[in-house]
Amino acid sequence: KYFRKLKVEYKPNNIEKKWQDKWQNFKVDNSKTKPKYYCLDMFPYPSGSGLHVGHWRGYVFSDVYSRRKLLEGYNVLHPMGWDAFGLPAENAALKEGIHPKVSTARNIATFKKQLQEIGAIYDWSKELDTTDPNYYKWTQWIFTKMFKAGLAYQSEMPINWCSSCLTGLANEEVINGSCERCGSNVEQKKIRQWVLQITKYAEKLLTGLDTLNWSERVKSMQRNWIGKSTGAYINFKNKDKEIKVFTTCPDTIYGVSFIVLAPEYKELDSIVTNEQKELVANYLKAAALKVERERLIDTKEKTGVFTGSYVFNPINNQPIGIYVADYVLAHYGTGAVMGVPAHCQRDFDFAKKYNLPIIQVIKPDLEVYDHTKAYEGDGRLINSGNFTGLNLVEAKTEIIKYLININAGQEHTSYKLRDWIFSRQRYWGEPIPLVHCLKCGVVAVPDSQLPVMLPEVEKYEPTGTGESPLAGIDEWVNTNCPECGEAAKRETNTMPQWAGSCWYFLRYPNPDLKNEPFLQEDLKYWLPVDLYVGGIEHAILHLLYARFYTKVLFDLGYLPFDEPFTQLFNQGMVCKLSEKTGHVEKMSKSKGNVVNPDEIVKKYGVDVLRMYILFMGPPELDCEWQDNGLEGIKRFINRLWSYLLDDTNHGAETEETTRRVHYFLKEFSDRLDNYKPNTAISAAMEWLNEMIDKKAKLSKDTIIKVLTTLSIMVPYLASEILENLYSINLLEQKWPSYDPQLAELQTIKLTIQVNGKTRNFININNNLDEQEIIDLAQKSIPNYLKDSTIKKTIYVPLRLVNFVV
Ligand code: ANZ
Ligand code: ZN
Repeated sequence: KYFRKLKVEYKPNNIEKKWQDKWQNFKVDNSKTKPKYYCLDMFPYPSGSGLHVGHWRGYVFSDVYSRRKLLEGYNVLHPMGWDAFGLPAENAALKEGIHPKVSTARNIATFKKQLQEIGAIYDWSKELDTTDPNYYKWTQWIFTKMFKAGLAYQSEMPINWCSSCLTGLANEEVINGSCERCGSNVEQKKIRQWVLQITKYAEKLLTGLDTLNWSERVKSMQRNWIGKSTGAYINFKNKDKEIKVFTTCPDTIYGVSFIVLAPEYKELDSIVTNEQKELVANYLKAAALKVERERLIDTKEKTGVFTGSYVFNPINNQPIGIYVADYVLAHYGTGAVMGVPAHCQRDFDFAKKYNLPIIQVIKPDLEVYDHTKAYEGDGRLINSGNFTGLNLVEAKTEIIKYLININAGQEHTSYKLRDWIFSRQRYWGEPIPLVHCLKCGVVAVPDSQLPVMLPEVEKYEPTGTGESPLAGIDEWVNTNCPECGEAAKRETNTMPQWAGSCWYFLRYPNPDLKNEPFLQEDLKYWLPVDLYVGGIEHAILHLLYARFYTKVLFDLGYLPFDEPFTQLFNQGMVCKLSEKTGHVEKMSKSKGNVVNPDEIVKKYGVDVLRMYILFMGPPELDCEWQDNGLEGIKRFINRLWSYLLDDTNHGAETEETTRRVHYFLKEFSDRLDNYKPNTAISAAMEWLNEMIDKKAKLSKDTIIKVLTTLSIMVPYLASEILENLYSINLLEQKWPSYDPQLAELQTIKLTIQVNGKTRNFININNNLDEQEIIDLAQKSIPNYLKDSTIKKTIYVPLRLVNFVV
């Protein structure tokens, strides 16, 4: 055989193709008899630019853990598919002048070819594509179930509108006032929208988080987004008006010095006096241009205007002036706030600006309140009538009790989460499967008529009028009402790009099913997903939406579980120096710092790239790509290849070698378990160096164990050697066990220095303590220490002792 010859060179391109062809036909075991492991990657959106090495990071990571589970005897589902609907596909297609369908198919082909290179154990028979009518039929079907359950409604509310993408956006898609996709400024526009009642699930989405093995970081991002606050409604009245505020601090009610209404407050007209009409109208015009969440930013100057009206504080009958200010949001609480400047910084800024009284009602227990800013801490009430002296917890309860008694308030819990604006005025999405009938109202398209096919159009550019391009296709829009049969019109909005990814993990076990979205037996066996791998950028959007869908489908009786992803791992980004900007930045086409994996593979082979990506750093952190890092991994792989193939290294093992092998196997496993594949690789490097140094002979059993272990990272090299040395099929191997006792004890080569100069090496057992090791080191160089006194001993654990004399 060609590599029986000594030191045959490692040429990845000679061996990789063969294995790739094999793994392309990898199949999960559909008999479902073994324990299962469902490892899911966030499926890619197939963009025109293809994959760069940054994308490989998550895919290699998930493959390492999938392959490990496979070797451990699990039936592993590690599927791949395409999240291909949505604005980016359409915007790119518009730019290139190609129909989104055509460009999407072309991009999928490129992506698939690139992904096959990775050598992952994807079962391609499970491939799915969200733009396939046989898939989006079921995306539509789920929508009709939600509609029938009363979870979808139409709204004319002002919404976030991207003037460049010409479509409405969900709150989650607005980042710092700009469109998440194109970066343009987002405006408010009143437009008819379909909205999903995700707020109905706020509490379930919150408590569900406690059951998940996700990072605290992502959980707290979701918690903050849902934003639960407990407090009270309080009514402030005058003879002809009543204003209900929501407050989390009813205990501060004696400190109220003004009321603020949102610019969009419903009964505003009846509150503004004639004298103030013009001033208020001007203010409202300016406020309309700002985006909801932006208005809350603390550092912004607080502006507002007086309405001319007053109401009375129910607790002490003081008259309180009513203002309008855009720091109050229309859709949070009641759109009305009681201003307590002494204890809320926003209100403090506002009071200073408009010269309103600042009434201290909380006295800090220790600090002194210096009146230069609001005091937002704990303490006891002062200036608060009968409630003076209570601590804040008592005060809250007592004041709410009192307000309820006099019929001026009630307890209330509120959430920041808004309902999900679910319609888009664009072409490249799932048509919303509804029909508008004059007689029957809005009717869901029945199951038998799904999918509502996305029609072929000539012009798929957005109209910008708030209508989708589908509205222009009369022969598609005009239909018959599924209920009464009369002439009716189709809904012309499409779904947002998130729709398809809200449930794709349910479809993978059986993506070709014709008459059902999924089978119960598949759900029971495969789901929920055991390990979900993807970027942190989806912490809120996709991960919240998918949890919402899962909970709805559970409540409707379609699923036997209500959380889709048991464990979540968010990989960090790959960054690289950008020549354009001079900074190390997230790898991206726009920064001009992408590395094409195809080129790296051509030069180094897949295994080197896989291993380098894993070696770059802790997988959850961002890391920096460096071309010379590849060289280091290449050297390691070359050494591994030639050492294991050189049959002068094969033979009976010493006990010391066996111990070292078991120690390595243990370290490698432990480090993987702790999600530190980078340090697992270091363990492999240290082991190999030591074997080479000692010219250690390795038994067949050891070579098989070591290769099987490393195969999860370098599957091509491992498969090739195993097959050729021993005719062993890697995928039939078992994950090697180690003997914990052998693994514990091992000998280590210790370097001994005097004044920084190396004078000796000794072998020691790693179970010795520091003093024992230093004693041994000292005894090993009597001649160097004979005439001197040791001033200082520097000990680098299990590596080096340096005597300063
Ligand atoms: C009086 C008060 C006194 C407040 C105090 C806070 C501190 P979270 O915790 O985020 O839920 N608020 C109520 N509705 C609002 C709206 N639509 N737009 C802007 N702010 C609004 O915030 C609840 C607090 O935010 C409420 O409690 C209210 O101000 C304000 F020392 O009432 B508070
Ligand atoms: Zn009808």
